[in-house]
Amino acid sequence: MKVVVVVGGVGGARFLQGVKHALGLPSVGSAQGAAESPHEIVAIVNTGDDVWLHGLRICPDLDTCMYTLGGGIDTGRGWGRTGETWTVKDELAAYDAGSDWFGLGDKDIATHLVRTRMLRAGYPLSAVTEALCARWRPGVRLLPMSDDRVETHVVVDEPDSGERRAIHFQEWWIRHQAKLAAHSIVPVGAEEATAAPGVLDAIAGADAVLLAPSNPVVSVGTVLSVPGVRTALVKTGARIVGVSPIVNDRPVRGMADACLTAIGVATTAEAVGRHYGSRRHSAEGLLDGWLVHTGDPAALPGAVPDVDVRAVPLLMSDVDATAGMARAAFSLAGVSVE
Ligand code: FO1
Repeated sequence: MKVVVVVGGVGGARFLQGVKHALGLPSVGSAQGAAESPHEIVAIVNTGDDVWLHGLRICPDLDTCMYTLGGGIDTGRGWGRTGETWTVKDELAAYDAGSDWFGLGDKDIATHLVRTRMLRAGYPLSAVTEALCARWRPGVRLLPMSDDRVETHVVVDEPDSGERRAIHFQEWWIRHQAKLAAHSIVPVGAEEATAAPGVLDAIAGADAVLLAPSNPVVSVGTVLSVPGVRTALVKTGARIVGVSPIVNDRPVRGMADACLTAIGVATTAEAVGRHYGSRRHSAEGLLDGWLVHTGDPAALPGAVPDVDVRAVPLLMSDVDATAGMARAAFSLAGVSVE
């Protein structure tokens, strides 16, 4: 079975572990003789968080998926490498080299050096990602949403001067903990971007498409901003099932509420479900199914019109719990994984 999952960073990576487990694949690493596995999982990963820092190209969501599925992630932080050290970061701070708010780990830098060298040599990001995954063997095909530069920038009022300006998403997210009110969130470069090789074909050929419980604005939303992606989703023969990243009216992780507020969407599973839209009901709508947390009012009749809503436990407390969510999503997508 071919499963396509639209993902962002930490939540998306954890969800992919559950998808693998539900399909009988090891949640970390590749199955021995992966060729025998009857299932193929393609993750379309958000690259809007990517940033140039100290001359290095950093791809947080691709790296979070690669490290999580490859067994190199720091499970406490959810990002970066396990057993990390911060020597270079401290030395950069000693030089007052800037961006000292960004957690640049020594092991992580090796990934950025290899990526930057390959990009400078002319390799597209999708080829670079494939090369890095040769080491990590995530057991899932990680596709950047685009090989073109798309960067999420956030329009804020500067804390001191009050001057309105756009800052990179990472600065807003990490340095300001998304506390600066976002007047708008813009995927810069999206209009001119092209979906990466394999992205549109994977969607067209999928048996099931899942929207991971990632940030609906800066992760799933940014993937949808790449020309052709939303159209491919609307047209695919697969059913599309989303998993709510909002549980009990709060984001399970991160600060999706700050992003949802910026686009005028309430931080509820119902509002996000309506935001994604019903596929049956509107030309732009994406959802055939919507998984919400047990007891969530979004499951009440009419809350998310023309979408099959199902309430199941949505806390990814461990891989078994996440696999349960994936199985519920497959069931709602009308595919059997037995
Ligand atoms: N998130 C933080 O909250 N603080 C950090 O210092 C930080 C550094 C970092 C370095 C590499 C990387 O791949 C991710 C990193 N993240 C950090 C997470 C990242 O900002 C977010 O996970 C995504 O951009 C949003 O999903």
